[in-house]
Amino acid sequence: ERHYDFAAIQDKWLPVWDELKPFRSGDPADKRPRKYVLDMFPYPSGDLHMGHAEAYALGDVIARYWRQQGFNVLHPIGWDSFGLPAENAAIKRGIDPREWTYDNIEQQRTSMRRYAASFDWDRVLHTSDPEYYKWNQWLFLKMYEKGLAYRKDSWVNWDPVDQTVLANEQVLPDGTSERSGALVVKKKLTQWYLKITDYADRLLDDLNQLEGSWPSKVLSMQRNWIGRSIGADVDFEVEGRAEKVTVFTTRPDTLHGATFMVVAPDSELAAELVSGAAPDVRTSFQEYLEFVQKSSEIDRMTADRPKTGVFLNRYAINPVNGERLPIWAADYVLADYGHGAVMAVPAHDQRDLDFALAFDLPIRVVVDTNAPVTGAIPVITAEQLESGELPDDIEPLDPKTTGVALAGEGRMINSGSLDGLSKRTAIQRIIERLESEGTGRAAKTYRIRDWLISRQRYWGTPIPIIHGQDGSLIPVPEDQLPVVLPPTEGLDLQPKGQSPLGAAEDWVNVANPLDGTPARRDPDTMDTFVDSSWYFLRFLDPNDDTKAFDPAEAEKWAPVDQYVGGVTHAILHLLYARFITKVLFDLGYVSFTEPFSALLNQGMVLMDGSAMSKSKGNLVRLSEQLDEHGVDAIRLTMAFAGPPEDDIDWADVSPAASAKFLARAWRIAQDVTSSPDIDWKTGDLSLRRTTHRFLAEIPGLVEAFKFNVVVAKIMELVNVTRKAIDSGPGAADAAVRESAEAIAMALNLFAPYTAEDMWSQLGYPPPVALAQWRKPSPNLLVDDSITAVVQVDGKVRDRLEVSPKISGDELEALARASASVIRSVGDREIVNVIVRAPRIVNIATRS
Ligand code: ANZ
Repeated sequence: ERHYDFAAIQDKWLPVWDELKPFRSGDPADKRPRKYVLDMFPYPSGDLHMGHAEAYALGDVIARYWRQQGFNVLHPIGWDSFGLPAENAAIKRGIDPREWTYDNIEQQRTSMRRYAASFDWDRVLHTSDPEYYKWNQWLFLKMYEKGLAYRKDSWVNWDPVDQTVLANEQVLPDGTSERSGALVVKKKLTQWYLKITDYADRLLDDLNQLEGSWPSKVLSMQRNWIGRSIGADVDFEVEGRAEKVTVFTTRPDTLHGATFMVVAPDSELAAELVSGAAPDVRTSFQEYLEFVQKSSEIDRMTADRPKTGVFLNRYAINPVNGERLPIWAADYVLADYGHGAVMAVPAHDQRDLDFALAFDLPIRVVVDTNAPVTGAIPVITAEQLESGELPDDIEPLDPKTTGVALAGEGRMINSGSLDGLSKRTAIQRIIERLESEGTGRAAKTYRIRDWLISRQRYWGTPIPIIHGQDGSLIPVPEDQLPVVLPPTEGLDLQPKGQSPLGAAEDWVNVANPLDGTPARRDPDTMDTFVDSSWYFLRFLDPNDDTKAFDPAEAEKWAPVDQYVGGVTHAILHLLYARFITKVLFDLGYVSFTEPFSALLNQGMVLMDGSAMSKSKGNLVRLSEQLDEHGVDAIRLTMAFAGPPEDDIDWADVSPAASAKFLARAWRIAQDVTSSPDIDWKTGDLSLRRTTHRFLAEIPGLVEAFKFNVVVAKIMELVNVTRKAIDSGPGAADAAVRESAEAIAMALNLFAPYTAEDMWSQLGYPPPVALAQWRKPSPNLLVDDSITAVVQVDGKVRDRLEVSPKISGDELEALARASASVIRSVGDREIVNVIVRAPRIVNIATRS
């Protein structure tokens, strides 16, 4: 019976746990304090893979840990089950996306149960269930009511392979689709948007609250994505046009250096400015516009791309000096940033300079970057520095000859009343002046765009809007939700640029809820990131069919205490969930403004240094690993491989060694011969100390996510215990039992099957997962102890195990507190105490 048979152990305990349901968290009478530990829910794209195994192993360490610390832990799981892969697979195989989706969910569910992640299986949700997506529709309508969901005609990112629009967040830095890999192009469409830009300041400012509890990399990615720029809007008159043109600038101080204006060629402004122009101007503009529309936004923003553009034969007037500025259209100006127009200051902006040099436009320096300013480094040459001859007044380098714009700090020149000022003061002054003259104002601009949520695909949440014959938009009345997806029969799901739902005649044609006239449902479905933006609240009661979630339950459990998932979601999902949480706060449904109080990003599982994939032929199958080494060995390997944030190279780790260690730990419990009611105090002191130091150290290490260190500590304790059994006080000693119990409890975090089997062998009923972590005894925590002798009137009355560093006062206090010293002193008076720390205490008495 000494053979560690992981398969038999798994088969023994899985049904017991199924029966006991130890991870249920919904009992209203449960008085334990609460923790919400959430793993990012999976997309059902096939069976679980090594990445899932890592994430769920690490998240489970945290959930199991808090239970041992006396918390009622909500640790739910569900499926993010709408989306394109299901639809594409369905098209390929000629089946319903539901079939593919729910088959995969079933397979993943089975694997997850065997993997023994401590989920509350009574709280499962699938976003593709009408019972779930009904509440996406409800949320959408709430946002529509508040003006936060709106329709807009605009240039959108179009994925020519998947034939659907993409959110900006779904376009990778190289201009390709994160979904299909196709080069994304621009297309003009009327689409639904959610107004995330209204929340830009809060999304940015509230990141400060997360400092220290979210990875700093994620915080900075979010900050960059939101991209707040602070500056001014400046209004320019345009000859022959009634309205002014406004530009956004971060450098209003350089306004005197503006020598031309540039508008985005694909903006309405450009189209309007050129409309009255001579035919040759219109023709060259048209040709240019066609050229521009073929390039991606990424290309357009590349700094070293050769500058192209056309003169529109129009002029703007600089509000500070009345100068005439020629207006050009050029693609380095983007239509949907700021106002789609810039005041060009070639001396101080590199893109403007490149353009001015390419088209021979004037350049005027207005900031002397050689003039020292407090806090700025003057530009001086190496020779000047060496000779010590630093002229007071160095001529600014001429951008026209060097080709380099003077972007640095300096003093204003050629700028009228601003001359001599620093950049900061000049910005203040010019804004004051523009404001007083009514030609400009302080302004902020953001990089983030509103969230485009319309998708022209089938497998998603139908947008709950009805289009009247007159073009009116009518929200589906709340009591008619959910708008359920029609069956796929008779529908062609093949991507063709329009939603397949438009062809579901029985479904799409409805009576106008207001007057009964013929009307049509909106045929588009929502971006699936809507589904995952609030799912953490649905877990509070996924079966509630009267509301999305109960604010009272949210008050109890949310926000999520610990969120665990991949860094791939650093922007998209986390930003959307933060946004929707703030919307729900504003609507009065939740009392917090951030959904995830702490975030842990686990690394990736690699093979031979690169990501695993079928095409590379380096795929390691989780199911095979589990069959070969057992669940516990795989989970332990994930935790032991290194810090959780680091990638794990499967070629560098050894699940076989993990299994061997687990067998060694398991045999400790087999060897213990004492019974559970043995008196700990009789145990071997040295082993007891090791165990208690272990009990004291583990919690801090787990809370600092040093799981690999925790595993190493368990290994150490197993070794020490083995020695105690074989060549020390022996298997019957109380300290051996105490240590074996600590090992089982600690292993519960990483290797729940082995831990449960040890626990049972040690004489306790399951589940070990609910056994409470033992408090270490402070007097067993002395580092390296020494025996101090306590004498009363020359007779040895006690021996104390103390730290060699103990102070005289502490040692005296311990001696006076000793039961046998108190007994032998009796009611006599202590007249003298001599302390020689750490070895001797001498007490003299008088009767
Ligand atoms: C004049 C100027 C002078 C500028 C100077 C910069 C330096 P960030 O920091 O990224 O917000 N800009 C404004 N709208 C634009 C658009 N739609 N497309 C491309 N560029 C645009 O950049 C703000 C600066 O980018 C603005 O300040 C403007 O150029 C340009 F020495 O105005 B600046």
